[in-house]
Amino acid sequence: MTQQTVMITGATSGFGEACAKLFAKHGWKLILTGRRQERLNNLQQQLGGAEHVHTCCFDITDRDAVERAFTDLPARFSAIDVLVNNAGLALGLEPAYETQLDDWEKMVDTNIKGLLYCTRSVLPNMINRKAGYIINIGSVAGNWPYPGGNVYCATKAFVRQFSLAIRADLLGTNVRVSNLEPGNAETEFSKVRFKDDDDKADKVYQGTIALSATDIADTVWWLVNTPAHVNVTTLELMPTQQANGPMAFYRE
Ligand code: NDP
Ligand code: 8X3
Repeated sequence: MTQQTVMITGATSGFGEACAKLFAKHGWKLILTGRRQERLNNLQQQLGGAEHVHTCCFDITDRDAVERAFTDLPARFSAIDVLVNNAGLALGLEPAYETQLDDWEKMVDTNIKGLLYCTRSVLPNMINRKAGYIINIGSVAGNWPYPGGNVYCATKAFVRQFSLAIRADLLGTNVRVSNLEPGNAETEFSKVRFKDDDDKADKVYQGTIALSATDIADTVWWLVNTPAHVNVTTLELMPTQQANGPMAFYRE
């Protein structure tokens, strides 16, 4: 079988990095993206060098940079079999009336617009080849609102509905789309959300067993290995120690 190619956005930590390591272990060619060049270089070195790993350092909110990264792909990496739209972030946990508008904008630009730029760039090639798989990393936050989740939850609800909607456009192309919706997972996610306040970030994982980045990579790998005629539309997973809360009420 010819060597397959996966593109993973946000491969410099967390889920993306774990996916990169797992796909590399199974002999796939990797296109890894992120803003931290040094981490991309280290991964390239660790996972087989330039022959197997192509790195693209860009800010996913920069539409021109994303489009350039796709047009400039070396021929060996240009047939992308799987795109893992993973790059994303939450910023802040304040109520909507106290939040920073800049944080809201950055979440929209990254989680929604960045994912759209990559999706739009990859699709023509997949459609021409009548094969391909886009795995979007959504979140339980797209299904279940929580205090302070406001725009983060809304961006992930967008990702869910976009994933479902484009499937309708892709009927007949063999291109598959899944929305993977993890619950609480221990990565750099909370460090980013709380802007390097390590105490706050650590508390998210204290006294509970969170999912690990490897759990998510294993699930992505499972999805990729489902038969070509099967499309898992959405897949929500949570740690055993997490569940949905009750409805919220204000009482006098
Ligand atoms: P991490 O913070 O560990 O990883 C986030 C990745 O996204 C990094 O590689 C980062 O790379 C990249 N990224 C963020 N902003 C940009 C940007 N502007 N341009 C390019 N790359 C960017 O978090 P996770 O691994 O946990 O998160 C991965 C995805 O999973 C996100 O979409 C997140 O919303 C989602 N998720 C996370 C959950 C969790 O509990 N951890 C649960 C459910 C979903 P760099 O900084 O180098 O640019
Ligand atoms: C990340 C999980 O619950 O912090 O998407 O929003 S949560």
